[in-house]
Amino acid sequence: MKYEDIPNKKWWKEAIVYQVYPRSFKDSNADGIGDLRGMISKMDYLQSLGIDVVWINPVYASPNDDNGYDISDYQDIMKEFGTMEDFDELLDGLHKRNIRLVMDLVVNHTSDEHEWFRQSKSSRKNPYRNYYHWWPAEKGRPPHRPSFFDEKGSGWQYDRKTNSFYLHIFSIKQPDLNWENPQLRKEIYDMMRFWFDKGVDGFRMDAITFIAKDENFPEFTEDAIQEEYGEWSGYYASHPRLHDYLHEMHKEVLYKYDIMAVAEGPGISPEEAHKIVDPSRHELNMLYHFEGMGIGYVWGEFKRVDPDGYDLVKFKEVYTKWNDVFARKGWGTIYLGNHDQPRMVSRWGNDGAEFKAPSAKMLITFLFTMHATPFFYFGDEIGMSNIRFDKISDYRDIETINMYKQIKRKKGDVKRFLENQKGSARDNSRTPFQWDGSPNAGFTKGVPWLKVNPNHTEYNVELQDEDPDSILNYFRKMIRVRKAHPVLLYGFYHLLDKEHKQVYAYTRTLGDEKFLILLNFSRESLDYKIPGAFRHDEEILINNYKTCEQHKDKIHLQPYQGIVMQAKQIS
Ligand code: TEU
Ligand code: CA
Repeated sequence: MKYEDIPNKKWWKEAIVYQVYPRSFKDSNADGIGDLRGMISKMDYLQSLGIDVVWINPVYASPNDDNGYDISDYQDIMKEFGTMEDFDELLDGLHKRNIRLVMDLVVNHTSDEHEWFRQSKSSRKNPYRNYYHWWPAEKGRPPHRPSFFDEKGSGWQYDRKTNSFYLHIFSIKQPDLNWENPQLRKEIYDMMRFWFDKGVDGFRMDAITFIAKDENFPEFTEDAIQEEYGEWSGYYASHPRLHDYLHEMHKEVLYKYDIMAVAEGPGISPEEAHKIVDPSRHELNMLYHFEGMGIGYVWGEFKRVDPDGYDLVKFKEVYTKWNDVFARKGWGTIYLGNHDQPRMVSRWGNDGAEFKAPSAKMLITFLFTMHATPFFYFGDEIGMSNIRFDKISDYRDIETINMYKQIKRKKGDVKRFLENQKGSARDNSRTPFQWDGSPNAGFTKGVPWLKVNPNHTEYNVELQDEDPDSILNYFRKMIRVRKAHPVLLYGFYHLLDKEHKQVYAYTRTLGDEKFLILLNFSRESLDYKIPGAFRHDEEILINNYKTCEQHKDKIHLQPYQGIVMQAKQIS
C-alpha cells in the first residue's frame, strides 16, 4: 500500500517523541541545575537525532517540591530554568529545526503556593474556595484516601485557618484541583490557549485520569478497592465525569489547534483508555498506560523490582493487549522509560559491560518497530543506566524520601527499601545527561543538583557521536529505518510465538509488504525457528550485531540480538 493511500494519517502518529528532563539536560549558568539556555545550546544535538517532537517536563514557576510538578504560576517560567524570553527562543529554535515542542499539563493539582490555593485556604467564603477539595472538620475525619507521596500515607491534610482538611493525592504541597467547578475548568482552558497561541504543539497531560473525583468521598475498605479497582490508582482513574471534562476540553480548546494531546494514564483500564483516544468521541489523541511498567515488580510494603527479573511472556502479552486496544480505533504510545521509571537498559535490558550496548540497541529496535508513537527518554540513546544510590542522602525525589520516612516511622526495613530503590527509584533516570567524560559529564561547571553517574566516562555523547557502532548511531539509524518504511508506522502488528520465553517475534504488515522483527530479550544465544511460513533469506534492514547467521530452517540469534527483516509469507 502506498503512503498516500493510508487513511487517517496524522503527524503525531508518525512522530518520534524525545522526552527531555530540563533539570538534568544542560546547565548554562553553573548553578548545577539544567535550564532553558542550556537546552538552547543543544538544539543541534536534538536535531542530529532525527526526532520530531521534544516533550519537556514542567518548566513553569514552582517551589520544586516535586521537581516542577507543583506549579505556582502556569504562565510564568521557573526562575531556576530562566525567563519567558528564553522559552520563546527555545520554541522558535526548535521550530526552525522542524522539531515540535510539547509541554507538560499538570492540572490534577497545583502547588500550595499557587495564588488560587492561597486564596482558597484563607476563608470558607473566599471565591477560590471551591477551586480545591475541602472537608469541614466538624464532619469528623474524612474517609481515607491514600497519597502517593505523603509521609503519613494520607491524602487529607488538616488546615487550622478554616478548620478543614484539603485533598492531596500527591504531596502535601500538591493540593488537588476541583474539576467539578466550572469556573476552575474555564481558567485551565484559558491557560491552555495561552500556550497554544504561543505556538506550543501539544500537551502531555499529567495524571489526567485522576482529575474527576466523587465529591461525596465515600468510605472504602481496602478489600472493596482491591475487589473493584485492583488498587487505588484504578479507583482514582475511574470516575465517569473524566470523559465529560476531556470532551469539554476538546470542544473549548483542543479541536481549534493542530496539536498533540497525550494522556498520562495511571490506573486506567483498556476499555476506558479506548474511550479517551477514540477519535469519534472527541477527547484526546493518545494515552500511555502503566501496565507495562508494573511487570516484574513484587508488591509488598513497597514496590520492588523482582531480583529474578521479569517474565517476557507476560511482557509480550501486555504490550500486545495494549496494541490491540488502539489498533482498531484511536492511537497508542510505546515507552520503556521516563522520569518516573528506572533507566530502560537497567530495567528491561542488561546494563552490565558485556551486554549494555546490544541490549540497549535491541530495546531501541522494539520501541521503533511497534504500532504506536514512541516516547523515548533522553539518555537512553547513549545507554545511560541506573545510578543505584546507596544512601538516602543522595536522593532528591520526594517519592523516595517520603517513602523512606514512612517506612522509618513504621519501624520498617529501611535497609531493604534502599536496596530496592537501586532498581526502582525515579532518581535513577534523573541523573545529569552525560555529554562527555569530563567532571560532571559536561552537564555543569557547578555542583550538580543530583550526582552524575560515575560511568559517564564510558557512556557519553562525545565518545559515541562519531562511532558508527555506538548505541547513539544505532538509535539514529533505527529512526531512519522507521521513517523510510510506512509499514513500521501504520502496518498491522501481529505477535508470533507468544509462549517463547526469550524471543519477542512479531510482524508488521501493510498491503503486501511484511516485516519480521526478532528480538532476543535474553543473555543466551539460541537457534530460533521462525514460526509460520516465511522465507528466511530475506533482506535484513537493521541488525544490532555486525552479522546474522541465517540457515534454511532457523536463525542463530546472539544475546540480545535484534533484527528487522523484509519477509515473505510463502504459504
Ligand atoms: O505521575 C503520575 C503518577 O501516577 C505517579 O504517581 C507515578 O505512578 C509514580 O511517580 C511512579 O513511581 C505524574 C508525573 O509523571 C510524576 O513525575 C509526578 O510526580 C506526579 O504525576 C505528580 O504530578
Ligand atoms: Ca542552570
